[in-house]
Amino acid sequence: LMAPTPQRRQNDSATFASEILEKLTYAIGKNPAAARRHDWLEATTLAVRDRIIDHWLESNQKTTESGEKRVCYLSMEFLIGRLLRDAISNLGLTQSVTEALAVYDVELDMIELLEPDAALGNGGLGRLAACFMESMASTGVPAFGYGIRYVHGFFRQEVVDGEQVELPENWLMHGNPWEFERRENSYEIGFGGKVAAIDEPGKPPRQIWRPGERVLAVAYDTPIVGWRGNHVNTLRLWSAQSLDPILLDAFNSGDHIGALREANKAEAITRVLYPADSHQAGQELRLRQEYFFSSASLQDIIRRHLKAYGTLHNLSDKVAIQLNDTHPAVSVAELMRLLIDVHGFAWDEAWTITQATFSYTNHTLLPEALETWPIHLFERLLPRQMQIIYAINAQTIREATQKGLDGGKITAISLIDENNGRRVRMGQLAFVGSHAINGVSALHTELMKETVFHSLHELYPSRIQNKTNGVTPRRWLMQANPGLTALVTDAIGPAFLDNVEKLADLDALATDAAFREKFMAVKLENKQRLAKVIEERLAISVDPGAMFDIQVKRIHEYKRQFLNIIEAIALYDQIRSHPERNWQPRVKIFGGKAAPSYAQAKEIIHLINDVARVVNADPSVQNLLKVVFIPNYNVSLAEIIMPAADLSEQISTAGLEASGTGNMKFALNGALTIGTLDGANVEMLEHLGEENIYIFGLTAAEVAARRREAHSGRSIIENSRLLREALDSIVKGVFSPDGQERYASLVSNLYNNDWWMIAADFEAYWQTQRKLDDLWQDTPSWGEKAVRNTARMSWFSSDRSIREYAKDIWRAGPGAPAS
Ligand code: 26Y
Repeated sequence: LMAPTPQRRQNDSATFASEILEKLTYAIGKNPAAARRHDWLEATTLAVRDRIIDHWLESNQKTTESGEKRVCYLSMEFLIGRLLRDAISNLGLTQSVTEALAVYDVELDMIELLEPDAALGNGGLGRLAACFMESMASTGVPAFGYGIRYVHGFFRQEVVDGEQVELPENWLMHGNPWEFERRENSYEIGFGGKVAAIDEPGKPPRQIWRPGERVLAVAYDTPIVGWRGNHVNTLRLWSAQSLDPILLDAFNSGDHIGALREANKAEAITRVLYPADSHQAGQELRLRQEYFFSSASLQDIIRRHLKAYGTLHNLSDKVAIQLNDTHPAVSVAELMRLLIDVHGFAWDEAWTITQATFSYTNHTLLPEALETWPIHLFERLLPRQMQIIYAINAQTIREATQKGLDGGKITAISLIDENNGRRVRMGQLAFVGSHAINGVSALHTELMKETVFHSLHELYPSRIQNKTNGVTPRRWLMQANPGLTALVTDAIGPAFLDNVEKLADLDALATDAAFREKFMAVKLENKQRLAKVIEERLAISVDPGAMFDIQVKRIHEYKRQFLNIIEAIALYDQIRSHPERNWQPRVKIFGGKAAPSYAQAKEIIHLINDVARVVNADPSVQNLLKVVFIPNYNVSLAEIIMPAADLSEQISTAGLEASGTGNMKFALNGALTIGTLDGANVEMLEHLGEENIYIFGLTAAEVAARRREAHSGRSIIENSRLLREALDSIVKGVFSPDGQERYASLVSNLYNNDWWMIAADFEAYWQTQRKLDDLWQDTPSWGEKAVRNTARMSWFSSDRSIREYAKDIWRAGPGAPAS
């Protein structure tokens, strides 16, 4: 008998129909009569997965044979959402799968909704990692994403009596057909214990770490398919398991619960995603998570490299490791430990390899979000890594002193913060361990140089560079907005599907009335789809003809949902006092989660819901104003919301939003933006032209100046009747008759301090909103600007971001010099 070779799968609908039936029968064990919708989803997923595997094996073989450099993207978060539509669309299978399912009277659109969202992330940073994974596959950059396989992803949000309630999320409940457990790729991860000095005759003295605890990291792989299936990369997520699942002594002596103690402790490491994205809690379990996935990923990278090359001297020629913020920054110390203690390298060469291999992306300047760890905790959990950090610090300070930096600057670059009870600064560690450090928008990168990394930038002036974020046009245009995709294909041809820059051809059609009308007709359909969701979930009926004014993102004081809802209140007052004026109908839509421990953010959610209840029940504003808070904002909801927006709210206090990526998704789908000169809004202004974006408010420099002058909102509020009356109505309990005191502190903060410049920016915001009202009446002008937004956003594709990283930081991917 000859050894068989696997047959590449055919993609016609008849083959699909028979394979879906085969999966249903032999993988799930049901016949069509007994199959529930979920079974059809699983059978379809498995049939599609077979096609992915063909491409996946091919991609891996090609990369291994060519010896191309690989990118390893280390991230605590991957906010990927659903994968079925992504895979089907990128493989060009939409039509055959749809037709195949029709044979069984099953609709793809229905079953794909049953796939759970993989919500292994909080927000922007995690979603960026997911867009980057898709773009690396689409642009042919060989890559591994490395992260954590949380059993419970980001919590599910419900709103009960106007307040956020957090519920556990359980995405693995029905199993996960996308992942492959790789038991053979398991690594031991140590914690605690002691470091011993070993002095053998004839050999240089060395340190050896003897951990007090060990857990096992087991790999789970998910294939990530690029556009047209040309390349498939791997997302490798680590799950923690006990090396000793049952303590036999305890078990045999009858202590059956106690026997599982170790297993529970080990498995706790990967049980849940921390739901705070702006305030470091400093929990030991979080540091365990960070080290666990860093060490597992590095051990995996080293094992693969040694298998291919037999040496680690050339590691940085073959691997680029990107640190997604400081969450994996302990990797710098861990790679040094592995090189020196395990693989026998001398310090200097280990350091050269480490720096050449790592690069680091910073996503925030907010002091409360910068990670630092108490020395005593670090030392107890990771004693050898702590020694290495001290040594890196001594070396860095020596270098700074030689270059003549003064005491204040030395304090600023030190890896140890001596002011708050001695802590390890993870930003400084990531910076010195990397050859390139990047910010995520032009403004943010400049601010990094001026603030958090001022002194390190002086010491290493060529290391910081900018890489403005982007979003994948496959998910955020083609899949989320099939109506617009069809219209654009019809108007300018399909070339933009492969080269999104071609969207620029639409610009010429912005003044074509017939095209504009079709464009706005697609927008209306998308708004009807969202209106249906709002009706079904909240029993609020909204008019799809009204302006959909949307702010969806994490709830945070700096993002200023509070400013938006105050404007809604002022508008509500004005419509009632001046009903004769020419008000334009609006639906103000909000969505987003607050960190469970973030009290002010939760109050803002409560206020939005309180205002919504009152406004939506008031017949005097019925057709002019509605306020909606959509619970449980997530990737799948974003796919419905982005295409349905007329107006996108990007109103953060200038200088505080590193980039934003929702801003890009909205504008790509033809929403106009009202926003501050913050993050990537600044670059959107450059690409869109100032007629096509509505910018207001203080600049980052002005905000910084006011904060230095101890600005307060009192005189501004006293001089603005609109703002004062809106705030008075909040305090008087107009929206909270059952809780008069509820918002007293939220409002008094504006009078006494106004740290987020809400009072300071209110008037400019209000005026800009009224300009947008005027524009809304002028349908052709609004349509023209909407078309120009779609036409001019292509630069914000994550393909462009990835090509810049590949060229300037990783030296990997198509076109990279062979090494
Ligand atoms: C340390 C812990 C508290 C922490 C956990 C998560 C700190 C930060 C985060 C997440 C930060 C984040 O999502 N940042 C966002 O990154 C986006 C992608 O670069 C930016 O577009 C966005 O402006 C930024 O807030």
